[in-house]
This record gives sequence, C-alpha cells and structure tokens, in this order.
Amino acid sequence: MFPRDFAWGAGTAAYQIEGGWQADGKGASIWDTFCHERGRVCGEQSGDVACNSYQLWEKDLQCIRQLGLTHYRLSLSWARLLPHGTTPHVNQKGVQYYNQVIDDLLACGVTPMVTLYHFDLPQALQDQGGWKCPGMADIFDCYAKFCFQTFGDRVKLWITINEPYVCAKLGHEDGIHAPGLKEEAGIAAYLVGHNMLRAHAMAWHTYNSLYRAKQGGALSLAINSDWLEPLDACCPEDVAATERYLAFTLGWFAWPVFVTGDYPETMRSAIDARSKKLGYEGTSRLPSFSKDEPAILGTADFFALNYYTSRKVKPGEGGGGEMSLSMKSDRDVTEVLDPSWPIPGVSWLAVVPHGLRKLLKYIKDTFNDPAVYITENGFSQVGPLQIEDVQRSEFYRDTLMEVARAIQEDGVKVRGYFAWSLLDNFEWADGFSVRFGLYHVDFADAKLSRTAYRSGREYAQMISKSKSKSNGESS
Ligand code: GBH
Repeated sequence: MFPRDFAWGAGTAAYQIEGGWQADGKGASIWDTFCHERGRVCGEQSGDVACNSYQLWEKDLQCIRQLGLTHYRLSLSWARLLPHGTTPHVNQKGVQYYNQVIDDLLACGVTPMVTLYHFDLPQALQDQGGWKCPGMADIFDCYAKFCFQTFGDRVKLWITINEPYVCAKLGHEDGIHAPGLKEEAGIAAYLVGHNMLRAHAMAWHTYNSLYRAKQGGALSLAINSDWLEPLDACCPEDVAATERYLAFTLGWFAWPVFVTGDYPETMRSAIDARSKKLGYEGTSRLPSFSKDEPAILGTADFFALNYYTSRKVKPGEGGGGEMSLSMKSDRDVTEVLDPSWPIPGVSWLAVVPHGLRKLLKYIKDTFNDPAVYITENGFSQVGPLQIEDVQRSEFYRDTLMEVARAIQEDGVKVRGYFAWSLLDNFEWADGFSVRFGLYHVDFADAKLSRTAYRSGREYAQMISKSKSKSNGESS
C-alpha cells in the first residue's frame, strides 16, 4: 500500500524530552524561563528533567529500533549548542550529544530528520527582543549555518522552524506558550510570523548556495494545519469564513513559500479592513516582504505538514471581541466540532483521520503538487493510564489507510509519516498530563522507564508488514 522507500517515522522535540536543562554548559531557553514562572504550566511542571533523553538517549534508541522506524525526527536545542544563541560561544558538549545521536541513528540504519527550532529560543536572544525583532532572522541564519556545517555531512533532511503559527499565536498573542506575551494582540503575532518566514528563507538560501551541492539534503519548514470545512457548504458566508480561516493558518506560511512569495490576499484584506473599522492608523499590521531581501517563494524542497484535527467553520469570532485589536477579530471565524468526531484525550483534538486525506488533496491542488512529509500526527491520552490503548491503535490504522488512499487514489506525493510522538513527554502548557507517546514514560519512576503502548507495538507491525510487502514486490 505504501511506496518502497516510504519514510516510517516518529518525532520528538528537544525541550519536550531532553531534560538536562543546565547540564554541561547548556544556556537557558524561553521555555526554561516560562516554566519557572508561577502559573504558566499545568501543575507548575517543567521540562527540567522530562524524559531525561540527554542522559538516556540509548533508551530512546532502543524504542526506535523496536518500532523498526526508518526515520526519526528530533529537534536540536539551540541553547544547548550555542548557550547565548550566537556562534562565538559553542558548547562542545552539546555538539557531542547530537553527534552521538546522529551517529547512532545512522549506525542503526535510521535516517534522522532534524528540526533546528521547535519553540525553544535561547533566553539570551529573547532578552534582546526575540522574534519580534527583524535581526532575529539573521541570527537564526547564523545558527542554521552552524548546524549545516556541523551536522550536514550526515543529516539530509532539515526542518528550519516548527509551526511558526504556534510560536506567533500561542506565544505572542494568547500568551499560553513561551515567551508568554499577549500585550500586543493583533500586532506582535504578525511580526513574529514575518520574521520566522524571513529566517526560514534566509536559512534555505544559505543551504542552497553553500551546502546543497556538497551535502545534497532537502529542507523545509513544518506547517501545522487543521482540515477546515464550511459548517454549511451551501452557505456562502460559511464558505468565505472557511477560506479566511485557511488563509490565517495554512495560507499564512504556505502561500508565501509555495505560491506567490507574499501573504494570501484574503488575509491582508481582512486585517486591513479591521484596522480601518477600528480607526487603527498607520501601515498595515501585516508586514510586507522587502524586494531587497532573499525571496521567500520557492524556499521549500518539500511540504512538511503537522496535522492533528479538523474543524467546521462559520463566521463571527463569537467572543464579543469584535471591537478589539486581535488576530481573532481579524479572522472573524468560529470553530464548530462535528458531534460525530470523538475527543478521547486533550480537548482540542477531535479525531478525524479522513480530514488528513482531504487536507493532503488540498495541499496537492493548492501548492503545486509538492512532495509531502507528514511530520506530525497523533492522538493523546489523558487521565488513567491505558497501556492497552486499543482506540489509539485503531486511530493509527485508520489514519494510515487515509494516507494510503491519498497516495493511490488522489495521487498525492506523500513521502513519509512521522507519528507524534516516540515518547510520552512534556506537552507544553499541559505539562505531563497529556500523553502522546508510542511509548509510555513513567515519570514517577526515577529510571523513567519506557514501555511500549499497544499502539506502539501495532505501529511496529504496520511498519514491518509494509516493509516486507514492498521488499517482496521488488524481488
Ligand atoms: C504540535 O502542535 C507540536 O509541534 C508538538 O510539540 C506538540 O507536542 C503536539 O502538537 C501535540 O500538541 O490549547 O486550545 O489553544 C500541534 C498544533 C496548535 C495543537 C495549537 C494545539 C492549541 C489549542 N497545536 N493547539 S488550545
């Protein structure tokens, strides 16, 4: 059902699993700071220790091998490599750690996919203004260059930035992710998104001109998007609201990179119309790309999609905030959940496997038929621990069926699938209360022992079946 060279993966992120937050000269990141402030994270928890993968990497590797993964997606902790965020000061212990991880993966025949930035800006750079400052793009580019130079002889799949939407909106508008800012709603998130796009594009151009010929890898940014459809497909207002919402999520980042080099017109006109209504003077709150900078268009070698859930959409932001300056009022939509969609774990995650197939088809049609990696997809557990998680096993089966259909029937060029996550881990503002792992981690046990869930064992079976089938067909 899957192409021979299909990538079977699972993913993690540095802050969510590594721990060792001060080990061996690591600098602090904005998530260290955020978690150490009262009232930020559920139960005052933090990633100080998490799965302690900094010390227990070999245990993670065992899980990866047991699953039979062909690919493993990890992220680098910027502040572990460059404690102050910039290159004069390199933490060699950090370099050693990631060298070990990468070398071990390759020795086991597992291809690493490496994310440079998964939410954890060095605190030193936040102190200089963080992602709101245009200069962050150049600083990120230097960090990226350092990583290509240090690890690019062995790493051939790169993600620059994970989910710029989440960094911008949750970090700088809602304030529920680090750095926890919400004072400049309707302004800061657009600036952050803009600088992240510029940073991504600069790093792509650096890779393209200095490393591609020699290293031969591929690079993209990971874009998260729900599948969205109108609450009533016959209602023009619902259809328009859906288009608007798509423009403010997937389109915000994918349109500039894959289609025009600029933001979706729907997004800009909605923002500018709202500004006018509120008497907000001055230039557009949505920044413009400068012609003097490296182009944004064409800066992805594949499409990296993080998909978790679906929504129905109707107009009206619903919270009575029409007259306030915010992204919410700019986009002016209400999300509706279909009552038939189960919500087994965390409240935002309605399980809708067929939404993934539809989204893949939409991406094929809208973004010029790119090669696609599903870089995250998963299902969470909350409440009592269930190692025999039958429902999640079914979810993976159903989802992979939808992916197979997208490939075979819709002709989408899906190159790989990364389950989120390899391990139960620190789930950001939800702390350890939400478990996404294929392996359970016992956080109450000092050894932090890892145990396969049934879904992990079944995912391993799916992988092994698919591998033996495609081997059989080729012989
Ligand atoms: C991913 O984001 C992250 O990349 C990953 O690190 C994380 O562990 C994984 O999801 C699971 O959450 O709290 O109601 O405001 C997925 C995209 C967008 C999903 C924001 C949660 C927050 C909803 N996320 N959304 S709410």
